[in-house]
Amino acid sequence: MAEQTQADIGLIGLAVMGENLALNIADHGFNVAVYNRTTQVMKNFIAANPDTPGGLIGCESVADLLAAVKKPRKIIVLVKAGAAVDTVAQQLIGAGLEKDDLIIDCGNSQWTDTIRREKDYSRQCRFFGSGVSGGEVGARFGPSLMPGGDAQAWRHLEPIWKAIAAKVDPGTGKAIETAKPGQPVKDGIPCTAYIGENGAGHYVKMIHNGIEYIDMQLISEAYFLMRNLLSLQPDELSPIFARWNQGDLDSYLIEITADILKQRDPRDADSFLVDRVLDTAQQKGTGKWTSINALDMGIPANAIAEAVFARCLSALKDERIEAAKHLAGPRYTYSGDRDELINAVHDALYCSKICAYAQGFQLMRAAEGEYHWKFDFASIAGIWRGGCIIRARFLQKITDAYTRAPGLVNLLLDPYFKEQLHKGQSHWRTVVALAAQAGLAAPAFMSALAYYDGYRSAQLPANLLQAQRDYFGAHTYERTDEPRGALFHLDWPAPDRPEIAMPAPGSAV
Ligand code: NBP
Repeated sequence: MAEQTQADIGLIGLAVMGENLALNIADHGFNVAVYNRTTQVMKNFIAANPDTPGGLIGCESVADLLAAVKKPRKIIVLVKAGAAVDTVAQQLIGAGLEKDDLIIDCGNSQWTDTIRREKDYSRQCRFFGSGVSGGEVGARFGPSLMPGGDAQAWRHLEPIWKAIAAKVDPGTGKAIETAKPGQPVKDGIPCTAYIGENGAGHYVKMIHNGIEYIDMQLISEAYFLMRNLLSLQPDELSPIFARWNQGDLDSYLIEITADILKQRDPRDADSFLVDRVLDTAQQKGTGKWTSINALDMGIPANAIAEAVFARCLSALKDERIEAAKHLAGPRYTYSGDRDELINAVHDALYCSKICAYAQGFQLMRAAEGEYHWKFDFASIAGIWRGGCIIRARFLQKITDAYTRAPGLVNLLLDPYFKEQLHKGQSHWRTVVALAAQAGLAAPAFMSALAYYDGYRSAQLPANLLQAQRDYFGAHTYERTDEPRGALFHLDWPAPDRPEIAMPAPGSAV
């Protein structure tokens, strides 16, 4: 029994994520006590992994798990997001969890749930929410970890989180390749850091996923435009993405795109698999959460939302097939230079990507005010350099930007990104115009460009819009020749009626 109290950490939920994370932790020499609601799953897992460096202890109840873990106990929860997290938390509390113990919810929980749980359980334990990115391979060999919760409690989790996280090379800022089983990556900068109080870690993970949506959509549009305008086959497109992966677009998603495009259909060696995959994208909801949050906070994350809508439109497959028979587009054949267009699409992709990340970081900036967090943006971009789906060389540039100017209002204003946008915008506009001329849907490229043009415009048509609001709804307007906040109203249409100065909102009048 003495041996049974030696676990460094406990883990509940041995589905794909839990199994892989437990093995990753044990690979780094930590002893892990594991429990699963269905006991046989736990028994199979223990039987399949008899020799891990740290060792695994199988537990048949939550009470056994608590007895097996050293105090203050750290219990990872990797069960289905939603009600199951509360069920497990209550079971742990019922079984004798103590105030100093930590529950670490590593599932894809909504940040507002984590804020609520941290409060609800604060008298019984310290509740942490940790975003985990990288899927099952990341969980097994090095994820990107975004922990949020009590700052004092973080020190108990920190050594394990730093050991198991992905690592980046301090010289290049690039992710160190995932290790083979039993050969964990020990050196390098760990892709984890304390994010902030309560739901901050899950919030930042959600933003990561929102950015992932737009990154994937932009790459897919680049593929679609080159395929259609240049009539290129997938195996001709693959080396283009492979080449881009050697430059400033170097990223996991570009790398796998090059792989996907050269993959033959296992059922027919003369065809490419990508041509056999139905063009309908599914979603689990984190992109939607990001977009809803942007709308709630009034932050223009239009490209991120567009990526969600693009998936929704793709899902209307039957309707689209029918509409294609009825709705005409233009007749257009591209007659320009092949390489010039490929370079233009590259630049359009890079400029759009800059805007997409600018939107993600603007959202986090707004969330700081909304939820009373204080984010270190250089650190967040640093964490995303390895282990997660959006890992990319580009993230080093964002780390550099926020290191230079931690208070940077918008990424677009950083000197490096500004220069890239100035260099690439002519190509970006050409590609968007070509897509429109050819009738090819490129909503992410287009909305990213609309964001860029809107953000850099000192004058927008909202003067007319606000006048319309005052006309039909007496919603008032501000004047260009009066101080901000002074409100006016006119009884339209009334050229001879006087303008009425309105009391400022909240004033005693
Ligand atoms: P699932 O989300 O499929 O959940 C299955 C696990 O939850 C099983 O261990 C199951 O036990 C347990 N469970 C359920 Br369901 N209800 C329970 C309850 N009321 N009490 C106790 N255990 C319960 O597992 P997963 O795919 O490994 O994902 C785990 C979490 O990680 C989720 O939040 C998911 O969204 C997230 N996730 C993240 C990534 C990523 O890349 N970060 C990838 C995939 C998933 P049983 O065996 O008894 O049914």
